[in-house]
Amino acid sequence: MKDSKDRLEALRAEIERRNPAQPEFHQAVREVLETLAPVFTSRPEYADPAVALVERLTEPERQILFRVPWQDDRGRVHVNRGYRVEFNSALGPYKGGLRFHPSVDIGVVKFLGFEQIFKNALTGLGIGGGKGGSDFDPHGRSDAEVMRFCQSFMTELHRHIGEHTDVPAGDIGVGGREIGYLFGQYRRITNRWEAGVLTGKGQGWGGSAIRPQATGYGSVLFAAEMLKVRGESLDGLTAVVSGSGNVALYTIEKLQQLGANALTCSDSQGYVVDDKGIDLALLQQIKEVERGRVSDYAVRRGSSARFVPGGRVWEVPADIAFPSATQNELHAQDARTLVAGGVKAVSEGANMPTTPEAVRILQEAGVAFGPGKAANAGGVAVSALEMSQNAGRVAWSAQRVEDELAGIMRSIHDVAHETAERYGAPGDYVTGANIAGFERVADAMLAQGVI
Ligand code: NDP
Ligand code: 2IT
Repeated sequence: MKDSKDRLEALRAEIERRNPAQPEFHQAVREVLETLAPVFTSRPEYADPAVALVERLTEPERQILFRVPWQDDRGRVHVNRGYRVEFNSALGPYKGGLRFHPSVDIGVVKFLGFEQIFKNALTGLGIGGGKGGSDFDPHGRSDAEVMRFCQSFMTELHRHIGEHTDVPAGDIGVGGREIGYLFGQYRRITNRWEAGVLTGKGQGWGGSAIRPQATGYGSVLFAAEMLKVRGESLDGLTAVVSGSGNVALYTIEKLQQLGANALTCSDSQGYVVDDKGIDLALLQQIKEVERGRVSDYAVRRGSSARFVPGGRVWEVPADIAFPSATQNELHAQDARTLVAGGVKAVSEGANMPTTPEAVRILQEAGVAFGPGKAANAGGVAVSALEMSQNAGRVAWSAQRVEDELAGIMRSIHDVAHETAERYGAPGDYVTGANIAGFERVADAMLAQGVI
């Protein structure tokens, strides 16, 4: 075990040296490597320096970086940067979302792509890992501006993707509207009806039922599975949810369906706490129809709700917590506050929202902690089901997709739980998910030779 730890430490140092100024990527790699020592000890072929498996796994197969020029409504030209990191295709075509947010850089895209490899392996659905995006900020842009940006982005991206090659979808700043514009431009340039090249499409033109809901629903179902192991259920619990985008909205919806009460939502300007529980129809109207802010919700909801500018939802005491906005949004002090408030479970709807120290504090306090690569895998899992439907030229009912999603989340929970136990870390879903995902990818890479 000591040898394995030393080898992993040397690998980590070398990866950080070769990828300077990419703190999010370092964090994601470190978090995975830290949990792999037991599997390196029991399966020495994974650690053999002569095979360089981890060196290959942490180096993307391909990184694409391109210029995205576009014109705003006044005729002014802007230049953004576009990215697609095709990280690993041992298990299937590269699969993962596109993020449009000013904070996007190569390190952020690599962290997301690296996480995606293991998440996608856990789904068991034959998809590799990739991620992309741009530093474009859609906030405050008209539909026409967003369309022109998406068309310019796809004018370059189209040559790198395809239903058997690389299949993007949404992430922060990319929802149904953007996928529509991207798909239209792909179809126009290639002159192909290739439905499986993007997922998250509209249901009338190749999209899957339940894809918009899938990440949030899955994150709540994962929390329900963790509670079930402890003999508890969601019914009657209070929840804090961060974010107010795709993942947060459908987390709130599923919590309500299962008898729990979501008290909060947030955006980058602050949070709302609603003593009566979030009115989902009002929040959807403001966010999805009007593209407004959560502060508008507090104004329109009346006396039960208030907006706390600049604050974080974790200061509101609740039984369960769902970080569903962005990376590193739940810090050590927030974890201590949640523990002091008696939190039972935390399920990561976002990717890497909880800092490593905060994860440690929650786990040491006995809180059930569902890491993003397991808890938020429902979105990409239903994306893979969308690809299956596209390949078969069929459309499944919402009920069928939801049943499949529930089965997949149960199986991800069970494999993470069982793997953690097998490697001497009972109840540690971080270790369980990392090792289970790693084993699937590593075995495929070893079988496929040095590529
Ligand atoms: P959306 O763009 O729909 O919503 C993002 C939400 O997070 C908004 O409320 C936004 O507020 C807030 N947010 C974004 N960046 C920041 C920031 N830097 N600081 C504070 N708040 C921020 O994105 P999604 O709901 O799709 O994604 C949320 C998270 O879930 C991301 O981590 C994403 O990677 C992850 N995820 C998404 C999946 C999907 O299927 N969509 C699947 C799996 C994971 P504001 O508008 O003010 O920026
Ligand atoms: O982080 C993620 O898993 C996503 N943004 C969804 C990816 C997908 O291909 O559906």
